[in-house]
Amino acid sequence: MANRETRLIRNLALLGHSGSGKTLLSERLLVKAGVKGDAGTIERGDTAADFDPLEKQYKHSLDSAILHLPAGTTEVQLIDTAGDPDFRGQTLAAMSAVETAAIVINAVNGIEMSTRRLMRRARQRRLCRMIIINRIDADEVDLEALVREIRDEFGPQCLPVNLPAENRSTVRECFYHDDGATDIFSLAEAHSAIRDQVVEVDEALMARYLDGEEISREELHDAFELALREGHLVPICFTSARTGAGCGELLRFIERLLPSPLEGNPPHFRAGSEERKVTARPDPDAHVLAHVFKIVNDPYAGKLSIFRIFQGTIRPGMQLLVGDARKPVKVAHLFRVHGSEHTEVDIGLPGDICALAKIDEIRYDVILHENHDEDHYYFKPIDFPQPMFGLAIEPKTRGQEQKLASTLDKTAEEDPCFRIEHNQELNETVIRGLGEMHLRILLERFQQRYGLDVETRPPRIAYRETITRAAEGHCRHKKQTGGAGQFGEVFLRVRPLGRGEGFVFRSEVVGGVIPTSLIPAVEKGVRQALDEGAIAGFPLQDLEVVVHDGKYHAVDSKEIAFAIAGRKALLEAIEQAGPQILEPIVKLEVTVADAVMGDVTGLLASKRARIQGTETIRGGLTQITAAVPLSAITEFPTELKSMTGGEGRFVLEMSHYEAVPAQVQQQLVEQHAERSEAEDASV
Ligand SMILES: Nc1nc2c(ncn2[C@@H]2O[C@H](COP(=O)(O)OP(=O)(O)OP(=O)(O)O)[C@@H](O)[C@H]2O)c(=O)[nH]1
Ligand SMILES: [Mg+2]
Repeated sequence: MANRETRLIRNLALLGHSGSGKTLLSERLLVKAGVKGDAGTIERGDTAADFDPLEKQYKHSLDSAILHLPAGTTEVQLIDTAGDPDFRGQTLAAMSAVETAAIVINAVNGIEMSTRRLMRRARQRRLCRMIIINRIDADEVDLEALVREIRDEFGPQCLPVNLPAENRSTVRECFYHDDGATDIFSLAEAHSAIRDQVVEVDEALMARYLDGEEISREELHDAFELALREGHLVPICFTSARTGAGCGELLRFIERLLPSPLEGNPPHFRAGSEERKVTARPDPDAHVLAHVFKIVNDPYAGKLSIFRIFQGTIRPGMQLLVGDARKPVKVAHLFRVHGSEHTEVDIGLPGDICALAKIDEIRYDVILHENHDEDHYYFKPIDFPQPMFGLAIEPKTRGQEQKLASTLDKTAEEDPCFRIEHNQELNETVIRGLGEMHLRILLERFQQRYGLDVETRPPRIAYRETITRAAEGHCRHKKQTGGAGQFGEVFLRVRPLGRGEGFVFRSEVVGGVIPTSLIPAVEKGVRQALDEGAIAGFPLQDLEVVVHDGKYHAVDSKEIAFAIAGRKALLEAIEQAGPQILEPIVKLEVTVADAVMGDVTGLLASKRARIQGTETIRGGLTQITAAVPLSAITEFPTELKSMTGGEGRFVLEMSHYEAVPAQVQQQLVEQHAERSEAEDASV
């Protein structure tokens, strides 16, 4: 590893729709580069990237995997990502570690939903983009039509840098060469098309080019990098991961024309609350700035924190600061991760992707640095989709609560789209992910990796109770047992408040019929009833309670007596006040292909949803906005997935509370009565 240099590093992420062949392609590249003798296959489950037992079982990538391979004089750090939309968390996170996003398109299926989404994401992150058309070996592919489709959809800056030849068994390079037979288009035309596009970024170069002057390789190289950086050029390569066609050429293209860390667009560092932009310099002598983009909790090796170095040099033995923590951590050993293996290295340069083991303080997204001046640096956050698909979870065996808690924490560390919520009110732990498949795989992993079996059920809905009219309540609490007795009498009235106004408590007691010192006891009793609910066990909200009269006894009136009287008086008042159950309504935004829009709106309508709008967005997609009761959409993620082949997407957010229909209210009241009876019987 002597004489390593940042300019010889190439970082790229393979992104694309599930099944486009990213994992097999990375496998083929490892073989071409001489890192591996034989290519593994997805079917046998022996690829370097899909090493997790669940990836082998499902024959899909679930996590991003980092691979290292040489390409000529350069070192390539390749990240193979998961194409399934449920596992987008790590895929999006990987984009912050690379200069180039290589979007892999399945030649058989053409442009797919994730292709569009990932192209858009990569552009938003200002990554250099390239397209790899894979599976060119497959029968009945119309590659010419596909290139046209890509240019129509993503713009005329998408241009081939090589073309399939000899009946798609190989490809011919067309940026440096202008003759040779190809299967599609003309090599000479493709050559001038891409050169024209490249020189356009530099006016002086363009003028010389038009004058017929010879342009040197270096000048063309620099213009190529600039065109990539500005999105003025999106090169297209062809490959077959099955036969290996185009893979050697792809490695050469990576070596010669993809940007080094010195050439990509600058990383998105920010500082302080004012979000000041910070420019990191890929200078080995500057202060260290590295961004943690991936955490792995390996059952054997422990926690691995994987980061991309953007500035400075990391060596074993040095101290690093983690985010804004005061105390530094020691870099005992520095690792390079390759698939499931990690090897110790003695240096990390700007551009390198390295790992530290067993450092608890490091979290996803923190900045590792050297100087307290950089404590407030952070990376421009990735706009992750909000996980809203929830399951209430508890261990199957009692006594495993601690294990459940640590398993959930470890999962949340690794997956930016996994959330844990503790609902105190309902006393349940709810996990949230992007979809049903996402959580199902994670639950399997809990079992396989941590030996934890869990029970799940749909999370309970946080209903509320309220009242619809004003009413009066009264209670005279009197208890005489031997010595000191209990006495307290309370008169109160209730009235409904507007939705979302909460709870107001007032006293209008005059003349000391209840001493001021005992009014808080009345309030305590009232609040207890509010928390417990009056008809179905849900907290009461949006009402005003006014205590206006009562009676007290100099000897027997203690706090407890007034608390009991307050509680009972309130319950009596609520009974007369037209109690009503409220349910949470969420705002749902669903994005689906135009073709299934009607089916999805129909499905939503059957779930008491009010469709608020449908809007056609770019790329054959429609966005449906609806207000829908949270209780009605428990099954929606699964139904949407089957209706749209896994491509429909939705986000949810809390909107407001609304009264439930009468028959739902009756059911909830009955369920509560049954629960209370069962509890009473068990006492
Ligand atoms: N004929 C042919 N099949 C391919 C090619 N590349 C991949 N495949 C097959 O396509 C299937 C999916 O390949 P993967 O490499 O797992 O696809 P992926 O893009 O990694 O998919 P995810 O991990 O789910 O995102 C496997 O059965 C591969 O053998 C190719 O170039 N030609
Ligand atoms: Mg894969």
